[in-house]
Amino acid sequence: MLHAVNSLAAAAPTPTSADSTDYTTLPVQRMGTRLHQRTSAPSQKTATKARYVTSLATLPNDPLAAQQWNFMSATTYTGAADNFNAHIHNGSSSEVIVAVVDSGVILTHEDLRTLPGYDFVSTAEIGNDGDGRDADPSDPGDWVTQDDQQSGTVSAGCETSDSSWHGTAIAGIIGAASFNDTGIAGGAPRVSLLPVRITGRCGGFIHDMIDGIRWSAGLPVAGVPVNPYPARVINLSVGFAGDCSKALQSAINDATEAGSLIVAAATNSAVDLDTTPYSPATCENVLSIAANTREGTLADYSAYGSEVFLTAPGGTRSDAIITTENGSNSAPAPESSYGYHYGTSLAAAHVSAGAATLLSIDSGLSNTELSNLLQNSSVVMSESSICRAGGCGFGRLNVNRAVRILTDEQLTDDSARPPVGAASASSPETESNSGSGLIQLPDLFFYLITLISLRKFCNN
Ligand SMILES: [Ca+2]
Ligand SMILES: [Ca+2]
Ligand SMILES: [Ca+2]
Repeated sequence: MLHAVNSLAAAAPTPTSADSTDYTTLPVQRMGTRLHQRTSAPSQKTATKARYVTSLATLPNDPLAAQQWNFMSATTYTGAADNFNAHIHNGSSSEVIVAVVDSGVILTHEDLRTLPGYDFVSTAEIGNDGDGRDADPSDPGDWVTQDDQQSGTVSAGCETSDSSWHGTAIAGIIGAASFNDTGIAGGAPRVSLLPVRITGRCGGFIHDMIDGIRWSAGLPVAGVPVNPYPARVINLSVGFAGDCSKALQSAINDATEAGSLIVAAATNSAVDLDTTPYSPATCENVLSIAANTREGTLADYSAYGSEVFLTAPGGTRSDAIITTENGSNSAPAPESSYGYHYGTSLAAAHVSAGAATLLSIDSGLSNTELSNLLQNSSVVMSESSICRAGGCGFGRLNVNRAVRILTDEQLTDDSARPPVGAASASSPETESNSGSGLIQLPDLFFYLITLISLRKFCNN
């Protein structure tokens, strides 16, 4: 029997055995929701850049950047993750590979650059591409019609829906091309996206997710060529109700040991994960990410609990996040499109982008160093009793603060640089010139933020 968990419902989750060897169930569900409010590529060329206030002197030249509140400064929008400022301050020396383990990606999208990935969806019924596993991870669409239900091509429990373009939306948040005068800007400035397809119509299988994780990390998977592009970060904006199974935990442990950082959506179940577990959110060696609103509060659909590492922008139905997608409600249209999505899927993608940004500055960072940087730079949340009780993890993601802590550490370690005190007092011009040189910034703001974050770091 196939069954689907409503990814947004606050209702009690459907119980599952969480036994990854039970291949007859289809528990894995995407954790983002697409809204039918869309911007097509041609009209966005003329989008105004004045829609939102920003502390940046200049936004990325991507025409939809002015709508990307989620990447703006946290002083502009409390719930924003400050990626744009981080871009300008980082050295961007390395290209970082991030696996998008999801529904596939529109590979021809004008604002996405992808590596050759793989399609792990093991049945044609779910994959909707005429076969089982194959080397083409493009998203053929995952729409479900009433006809499908009546003819039995999908399970009885599978609800009708338009195509979600979920993987394309997540890919855009992590790594849409920035400063290319096209569409949106991505969360990380230099990233190669590895599309790893594990869900289709009605969801996906846990064993496909397990194989997708292993393959993403460069580990062998029977019957599939080895991935020549092992991912440094693996984004899992998917989940299922139940405890982490042995097989899933084993795949996550092996991928971590192989060098991958695993980031997962906390899920849109609105539950306390401590009492109602979802996976992979509650697996070990996973950064579980809850969703916050533009105002910085925990989103009402977001799971929470002591398993949560951070919150990051997930938006809401009425205040969603623009990203790459496709304009069609069924099979993909040829045009590149952008649309609004919300969910913990988006939140996880912001953290994956944040980790990739840090790795693009220092590719030698360990997983522990990455999580320490993300933790020490996060903004404590005290807006709700859930957060005050520790249900929102260490707080809200702030990528710019993480980058500032990292780059200051590099200054300290580099004997060719001025001593620590002098480095902290160095002129803004020096800082700006060491960056991309694209934009002049109000640097005092960043120094103040850095001092605050360092003080917090020391007090801890
Ligand atoms: Ca296929
Ligand atoms: Ca395929
Ligand atoms: Ca762009």
